[in-house]
Amino acid sequence: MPTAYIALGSNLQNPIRQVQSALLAVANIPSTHLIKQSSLYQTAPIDCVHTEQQPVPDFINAVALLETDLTPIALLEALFDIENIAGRERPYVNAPRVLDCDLLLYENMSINTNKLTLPHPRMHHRGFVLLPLFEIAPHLTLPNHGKIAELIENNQFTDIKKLQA
Ligand code: PH2
Ligand code: MG
Ligand code: MG
Repeated sequence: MPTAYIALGSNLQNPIRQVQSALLAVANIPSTHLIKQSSLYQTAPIDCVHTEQQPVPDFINAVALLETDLTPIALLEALFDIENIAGRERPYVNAPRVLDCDLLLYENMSINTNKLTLPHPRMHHRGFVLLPLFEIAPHLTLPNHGKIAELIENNQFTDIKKLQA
């Protein structure tokens, strides 16, 4: 079965619970198995604009390894369904969200379409993705971007805290 890595993130409405229930929902996607999940991480917001006086809340992030018989687009749509059921709204770019489910990698595919870019276009410089991914796949090599261990070594990622299981 093809393998895929996904990332989960939440910074609204009990983010820990949101990510935990998203993992349960992912495990129930048809023709798909949840093989591995990372710990939960508390991470400082990256590229999020403060609109009002209020600071952007920290995120809870995690990643998971799946096996799936779904195509990349069908898997992406299943992830969007899970976001929508959680009550995802998109008032502006990178707005606080109850749940974000991103498809990071699908096999070694490198594609760039309107609907989907693989690998995820920003994953290689995001600590909130790379550190949980390194936990479950320390030997991973990203198409176009090289070894995960080297990506982590060559960046200083701060404000990322692994939570106790
Ligand atoms: N997601 C973003 C933008 N910034 N920052 C953190 N810490 N965690 C996220 O999941 C995240 C982010 C866009 O999806
Ligand atoms: Mg995202
Ligand atoms: Mg997303």
